[in-house]
Amino acid sequence: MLPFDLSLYLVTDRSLSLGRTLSEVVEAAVKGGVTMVQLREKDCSGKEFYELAMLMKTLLKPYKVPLIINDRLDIALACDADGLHIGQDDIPYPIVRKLMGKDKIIGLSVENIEDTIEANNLDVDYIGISPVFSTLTKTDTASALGLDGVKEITRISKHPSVGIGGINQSNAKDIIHAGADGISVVSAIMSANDPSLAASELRKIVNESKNKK
Ligand code: TZP
Ligand code: MG
Repeated sequence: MLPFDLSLYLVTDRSLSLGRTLSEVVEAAVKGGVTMVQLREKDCSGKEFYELAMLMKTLLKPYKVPLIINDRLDIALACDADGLHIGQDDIPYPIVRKLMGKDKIIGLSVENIEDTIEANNLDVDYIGISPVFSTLTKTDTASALGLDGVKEITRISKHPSVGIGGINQSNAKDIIHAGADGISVVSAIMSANDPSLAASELRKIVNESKNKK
């Protein structure tokens, strides 16, 4: 499998990119220090999603940053992405692993302790702890877990983890100190005036917090 680093995981949402193209924002963010990218575009036809995925694949390749596709197993297979991220209501993990193969990165969102215990029985590559804080970016989230939730989940989980939901420069260090291996953000980078600067600041916080763990 492609080695991967969960430190700063960008999840995309073109609708938050303030008129800039997805490529512009993602490339700036990667130059700033993003370590993984998940293509998560909800208002997209299959054709459009596939074309965006191919664009992202070409863009990320020279930076050796893995491209993970959200939800759409068909798109992940069609563009030979590095991985797929699934939620609790998406295609079941065993099917995803069977079709994607053992060398791909598969991430699973967990929303509570029960999900985390179940994930321990699966050889997923990482879990996304979701949502840590409340967020305007995703409206159908489970209730926010808070830092205590992150602590409990990372204590129980056998998998590497990222927190997601409401994470920004002001609380990023708390997520790492609560036991996560990285942070996953949408608006803190997608809507930043300077996505490259936002990424480099977040990355610095994550790196420093990991050193102090
Ligand atoms: N899954 C759980 S919360 C969320 C997703 C995709 C959105 C997080 O967005 P933001 O802007 O980083 O709070
Ligand atoms: Mg999903």
